[in-house]
Amino acid sequence: MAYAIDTSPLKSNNPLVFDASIFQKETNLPSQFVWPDHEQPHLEQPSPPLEVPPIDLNAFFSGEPLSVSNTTRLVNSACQQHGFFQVFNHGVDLSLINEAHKMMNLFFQLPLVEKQKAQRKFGEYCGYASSFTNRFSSKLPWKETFSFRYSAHPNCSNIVQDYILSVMGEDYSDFGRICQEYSEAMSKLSLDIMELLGMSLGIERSHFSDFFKDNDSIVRLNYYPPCQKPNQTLGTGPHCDPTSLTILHQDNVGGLEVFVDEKWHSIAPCSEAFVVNIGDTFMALSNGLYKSCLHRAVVNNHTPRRSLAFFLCPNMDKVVRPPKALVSDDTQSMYPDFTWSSFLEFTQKHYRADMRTLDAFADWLQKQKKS
Ligand SMILES: O=C(O)CCC(=O)C(=O)O
Repeated sequence: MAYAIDTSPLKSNNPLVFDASIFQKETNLPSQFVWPDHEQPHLEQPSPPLEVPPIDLNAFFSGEPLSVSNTTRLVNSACQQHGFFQVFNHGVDLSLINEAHKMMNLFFQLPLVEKQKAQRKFGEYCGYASSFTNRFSSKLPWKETFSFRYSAHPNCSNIVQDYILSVMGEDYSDFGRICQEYSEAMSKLSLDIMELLGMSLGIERSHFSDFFKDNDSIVRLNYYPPCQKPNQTLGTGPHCDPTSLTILHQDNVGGLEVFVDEKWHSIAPCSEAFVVNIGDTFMALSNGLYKSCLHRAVVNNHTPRRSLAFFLCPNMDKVVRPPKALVSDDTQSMYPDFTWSSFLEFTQKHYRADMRTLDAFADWLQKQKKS
């Protein structure tokens, strides 16, 4: 999940505005969107597909011993290698997923000024962002996003809908309702996946699902317009998600890529499945056993692409610390304890896409302790 990107901050008052309806026809990309040669995607050689295990959640929850052991084994192996897998039979209503895509489509088709009612403010992570033209001056992502907060706390039962109505107005009640329902479904699914991850790590099944019960998460709608020079730019630059777990639903266009064994690999879209990946915070919770892996999104010159991402995060002040069973006497905790609120703040102030954010944060915490 890219909160920020590796760029130098914008120094002057730059008038550049990423209006997708105009930019998608542009044959000369503004230089801010042209990535350095070594980071450009080379689309003429298609990236080989990544082996991501298909995980049947229904079979796992059936409790049938062979299905449980097969599923936990597959998840354990994928998460130690690259942290990506796909879940099928996940219990999320397909009509809700379709409705969410429909609403997202309607939102991104709105005129720019209408979308800007929800404009993301400097230093915040919620709202509409048309690329990051007002924040950075190079390596800009070829996309628009709309992000909002979801909280599973009982006092926040309508948080998504209330936010959308407050920024967009009463005409957007269907959009707000569907985004609320979708976020709730993702929170439930993420807790189910946490049970699976707990078992796959050989610890108490409810350990992580209890930890995330009162999650304070982020939902992001991504829209990647076509680009006349897709070889020169990226929809989302290479990054690891600082959050705990990402549950992504991509439409049928394709563009998600993961960096494994020194190569970019694609993950083909599948409408019945969610792509799941481990984020930095879960890497810390698993004491470094499960990997948070670099990924990016490429764009194409003919078809717009949409994806819906749910970023599971702990409650802000919860201490992120691996369970005792994963820290034996001779294996010290790989990362210092931290709270999600402090890591989130760090990602917003210091994040650079070309470094391991979690390692940089851990170094920074150690220095703070010493000073
Ligand atoms: O759209 C995608 O496939 C990836 C999105 C992503 O990595 C992000 O939003 O952080």
